[in-house]
Amino acid sequence: MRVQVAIIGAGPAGLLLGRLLENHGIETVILERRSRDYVLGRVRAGVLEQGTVELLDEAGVGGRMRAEGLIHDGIEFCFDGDRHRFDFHDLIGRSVMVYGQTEVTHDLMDARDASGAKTIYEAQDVSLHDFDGERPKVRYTKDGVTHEIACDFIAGCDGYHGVSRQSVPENSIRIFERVYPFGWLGVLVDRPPVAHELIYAHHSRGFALCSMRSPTRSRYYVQCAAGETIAEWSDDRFWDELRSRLDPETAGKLITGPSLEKSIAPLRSFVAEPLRFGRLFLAGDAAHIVPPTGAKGLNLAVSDVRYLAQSLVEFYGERSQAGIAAYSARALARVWKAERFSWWMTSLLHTFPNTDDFGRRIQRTEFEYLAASRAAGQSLAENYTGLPV
Ligand code: RFL
Ligand code: PHB
Repeated sequence: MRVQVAIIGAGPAGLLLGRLLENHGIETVILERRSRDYVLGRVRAGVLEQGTVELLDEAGVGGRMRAEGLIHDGIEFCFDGDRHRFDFHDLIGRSVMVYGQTEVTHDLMDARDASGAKTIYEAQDVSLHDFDGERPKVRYTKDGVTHEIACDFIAGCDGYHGVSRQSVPENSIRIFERVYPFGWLGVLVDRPPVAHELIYAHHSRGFALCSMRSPTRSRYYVQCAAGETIAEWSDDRFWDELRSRLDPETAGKLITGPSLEKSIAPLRSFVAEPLRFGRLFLAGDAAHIVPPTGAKGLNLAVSDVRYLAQSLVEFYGERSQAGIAAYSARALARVWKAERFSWWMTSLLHTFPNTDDFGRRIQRTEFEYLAASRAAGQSLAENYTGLPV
């Protein structure tokens, strides 16, 4: 089999790249290790930046998002029980959209099926070859048979644990990393959200987040210790812990129910540089991870893919290598700004095991400054709603 671009991974990065390229007549195949249902069963991101929403519209997959997504003009912080709302609309005239990653993925998969573009699910032992030359190849096994795909380019959109980044020789890649000493325990529940907007809570017992998927489905998180398992967290324990980290008024309004899903995500900041190795590109979580506090991971995957699609469209349309050559630097410039913001929000809102009184006062003072200064609020708002692409 021969194709112009072989895409590894059917997460949001791989599926959106496929869509943008197909829209320009560039032929792609997507190889995904898991089944379609498995990919759709993963509960992940919930907040889309305005630029992400606009790109999904441009790609022709924004219809259901526009109908069902919830536009949010602000978020709230609850710092040791003191609440402050950041009104994005008033501060900078922008907003975000609450629409689950699962739904984005669903819409992209449906559009891909309708276009007839090929996705190979449950592709095992994917391996990448010869991307340092002009004729890269990808091999995989399906139902015990090994196949080879010849292509012009490989897009590594296979997430943090994928094979693409690992296929690059160690001495040509540089890794920047910070691992945080805690994780997020998340619960999905079919109950109306406790508030109309997201509440990010800092408390001496740890961080908590009240989010949502729809007017009837909520997503809640509490900071937990690194290494804890969901077996240690009954629903009752989770709800008690969440309530204890919120202000009494919000805690009193919380409507609990049986968890539909419960999972723990470790928190990490990670960047691999560069993002291009000959004819292999990395995009999304394959190249970088942010702690979820700033709601940036999915949005960064989308902005990488926007740059990458532009570069490849330019290559096929104008036979110009300029976009391809610039991809890594362009994408990384935006990645690092989101890394900074996500690290900063994580540092502000979490409880760190070894912080002293000085560190706690600095966190508190940062909150008070943000709440009192319009300039500081604007800085938060422009980062949260998404820096320009
Ligand atoms: P994905 O979604 O991990 O998709 C990669 C795909 O590649 C497949 N794969 C392979 N396929 C073939 N061969 C192999 N060897 C393969 N290895 C892996 C995988 O099965 C998978 O289908 O990466 P992508 O597309 O780059 O998308 C990134 C986002 O998923 C991620 O950044 C976000 O979910 C992060 N994130 C959030 N981002 C936001 O923008 N806003 C949020 O509100 C937000 N909240 C979150 C989050 C992530 C979380 N977790 C679970 C880490 C909340 C949480 C709790
Ligand atoms: C979510 O709804 O899953 C969510 C929202 C905001 C974040 C992280 C996760 O910062």
